[in-house]
Amino acid sequence: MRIDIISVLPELMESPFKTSILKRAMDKGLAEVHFHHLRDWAVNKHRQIDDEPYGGGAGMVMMVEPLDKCISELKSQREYDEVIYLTPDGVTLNQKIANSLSIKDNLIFLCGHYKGIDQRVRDLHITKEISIGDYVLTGGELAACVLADSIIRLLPGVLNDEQSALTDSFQDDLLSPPIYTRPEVYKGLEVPKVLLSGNFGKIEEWRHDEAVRITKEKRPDLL
Ligand code: 6GU
Repeated sequence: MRIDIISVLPELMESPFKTSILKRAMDKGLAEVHFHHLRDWAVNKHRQIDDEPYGGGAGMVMMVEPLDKCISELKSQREYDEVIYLTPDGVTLNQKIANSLSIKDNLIFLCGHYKGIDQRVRDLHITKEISIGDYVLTGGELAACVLADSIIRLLPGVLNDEQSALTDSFQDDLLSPPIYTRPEVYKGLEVPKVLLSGNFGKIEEWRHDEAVRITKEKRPDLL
């Protein structure tokens, strides 16, 4: 999978892809992430990429020309499955969306800034608008990292034990059951006996029952 990220602050997104599991995914060639500094497509020598809104109002608007030039140049090099605009007014990211994007080959992420982008960028290029939750960030960069992480970890070979993505919270619309490791007793708190029983049928049944109980308690909306 290849992800091209367009931003005015690419440096905000450096470390997530240089660390731990995402780094390993890149080193193994399972994912490629390319950053594009929007100012490289600016319309004048001041490297301008934003301007005041027609009709007045607070805040600046990201201009259509630099964004169109940047996206068009990328599109001339390969076919993209989706051009995704990260914006608080997009659809809220969930596991189903991450799953569906993880089977694509080429994605563009556009990080919004200021008041947003000229509507004509949406009309010309954007195929999906995604938000990571009902709150406002200073820009789309951190959201782009969240989205990329949620997708890349699902690519075959990225996680050591492929089972572990399949048994994630949300993968079956249930939260995860409680988990324990050594010691068996800590400050009087005991590991549930069933987990020590060696009876895998019983263990699976217990885990499922606990997942249902916890989901009812914390996230009844998922059931
Ligand atoms: Cl994608 N962008 C911004 N700026 N704020 C957000 C967001 C995105 N998702 C939630 N809040």
